[in-house]
Amino acid sequence: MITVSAAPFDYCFEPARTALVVIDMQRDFVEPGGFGESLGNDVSPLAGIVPTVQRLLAWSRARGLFVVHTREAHRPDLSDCPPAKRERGSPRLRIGDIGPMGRILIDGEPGAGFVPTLAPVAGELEIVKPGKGAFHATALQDTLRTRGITHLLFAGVTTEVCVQTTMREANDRGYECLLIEDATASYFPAFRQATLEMIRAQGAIVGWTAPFGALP
Ligand code: C5J
Repeated sequence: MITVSAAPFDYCFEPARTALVVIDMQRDFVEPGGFGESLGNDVSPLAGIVPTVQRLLAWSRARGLFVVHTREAHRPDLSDCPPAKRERGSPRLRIGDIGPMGRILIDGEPGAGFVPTLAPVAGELEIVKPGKGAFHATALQDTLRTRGITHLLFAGVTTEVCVQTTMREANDRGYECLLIEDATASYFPAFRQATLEMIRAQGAIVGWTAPFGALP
């Protein structure tokens, strides 16, 4: 059993029943020229967590945690992209448009792929998801159930969108969730901070948070 000094109180987990879920560390969100930047965002806060996510992956692999990597991506014909999602707002490039890293958020295009240093290794699960939450329209829950996973550590981007949505989905399904504070980022630092606080509020209403350095 591993005990982490977390907020709002200690978080305990058995590595054999725990998965690390790395959310959407994709070039389209993290690198200049991708979807994130086309929405008018500065991507540097997201790029800044890459070394910590690398260390978290190494830590988890060394302890035998099951590792899950998600990507937000759509089919080339956009049949899994609701028009309401594609049409919303006024980005410079919409989902499916051609950008500097191929078609935006389309599975198989370079931009929809992982940041190279964070790519999955053999034996790890890759989930391609059409929504914000990784449980929506994917095999994630069945896979975790089959493996007897009860606890989830979270990292990735963006804190208040896909990370938070997936944590809330997981919490409703009975998983005990810990978000690694310095392994998650947002284009809006205030949103990241608010999300950390709302997750651990009211006695860990959604889950726990702790910095990477708190992992023993
Ligand atoms: C967004 C994500 N922000 N991965 N996706 O559209 O958070």
